[in-house]
Amino acid sequence: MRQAKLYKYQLPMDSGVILRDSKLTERVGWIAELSEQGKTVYGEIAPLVGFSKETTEQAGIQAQAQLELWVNGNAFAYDDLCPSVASGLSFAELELAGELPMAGNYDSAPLCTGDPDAMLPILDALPLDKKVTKIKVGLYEPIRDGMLVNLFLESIPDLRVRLDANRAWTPEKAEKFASYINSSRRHRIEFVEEPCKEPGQSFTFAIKTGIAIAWDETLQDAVSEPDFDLGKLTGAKVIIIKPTLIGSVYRCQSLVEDANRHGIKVVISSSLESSLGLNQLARLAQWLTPESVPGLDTIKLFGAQLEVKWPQCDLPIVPLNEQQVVWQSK
Ligand code: OSB
Ligand code: MG
Repeated sequence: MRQAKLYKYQLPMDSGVILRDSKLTERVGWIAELSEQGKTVYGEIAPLVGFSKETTEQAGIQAQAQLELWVNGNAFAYDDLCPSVASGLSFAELELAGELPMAGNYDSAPLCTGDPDAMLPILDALPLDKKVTKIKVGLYEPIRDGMLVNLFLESIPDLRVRLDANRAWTPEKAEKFASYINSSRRHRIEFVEEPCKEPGQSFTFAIKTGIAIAWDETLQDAVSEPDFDLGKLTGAKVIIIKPTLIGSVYRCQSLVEDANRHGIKVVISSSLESSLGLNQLARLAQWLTPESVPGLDTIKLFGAQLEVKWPQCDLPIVPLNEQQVVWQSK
């Protein structure tokens, strides 16, 4: 017999500059619980304001309807679901089937928030194959970003950096930024995610400056089109896959296969999931992209963890059974 529950969770958080326009002080989302043959598993459904097209409310309604169908013996209708719901339900389904490998990749690229001087010793201590950090750019003037990136590149000679502009730069500002980075150091910028507003401008930036780019928002927009073809999404060395914003694990899996075929690298990243969802993302990253350093260094934006511990994180763990059950099967 199948049983299911839907929880609503609320955790304190300080999203800082990660979300740019909308600072979050609380993360709200849903946890789907599936039980069958004595096994109970979870999946997180947490649309992210400013990034997800669906609202938390809409996702909750859709998730509950799917769970009702599931307990009556139906399969989840992934193709009809919004990305966050498809993602969370597919994680739970894979857990139930024992198909999500246990081993996780917890060595993410440290996200540079706050004081850069405090980051330097942390980055310096990383092993060479994981010596990479992620810095948000485009929040201030290009000269400031240029100085900051140069500080990192000069202080740690074998460090690589990932930058993320979230489409904030005009082509002029993007090129201005590049002009501050000595060409002998540009190859240590692994990529800039979404430098400009238009994908075409970002592509031109990559050609002009020799700095590689990655698609994040552009990939999310493209996968929602019916005739999506990764082969047509040219110009980027890397794609960022955030399952909460892309869809089911099966969808992500086929994207990774497409990317491999096209010689595009893949970075599995978070959409600020709780420690519960984040652990599953670390396992997904180890499974699908074992060679890649994931972008999951986001637990530090939270004030508490949910149910399970993120390795190396000492934040208090709030049990799931203290969160609100909004629906359960009979
Ligand atoms: O812009 O990549 C982003 C998290 C939530 C929403 C958007 C983004 C992020 C991250 C995750 O930056 C961390 C990472 O990618 O390393
Ligand atoms: Mg990004």
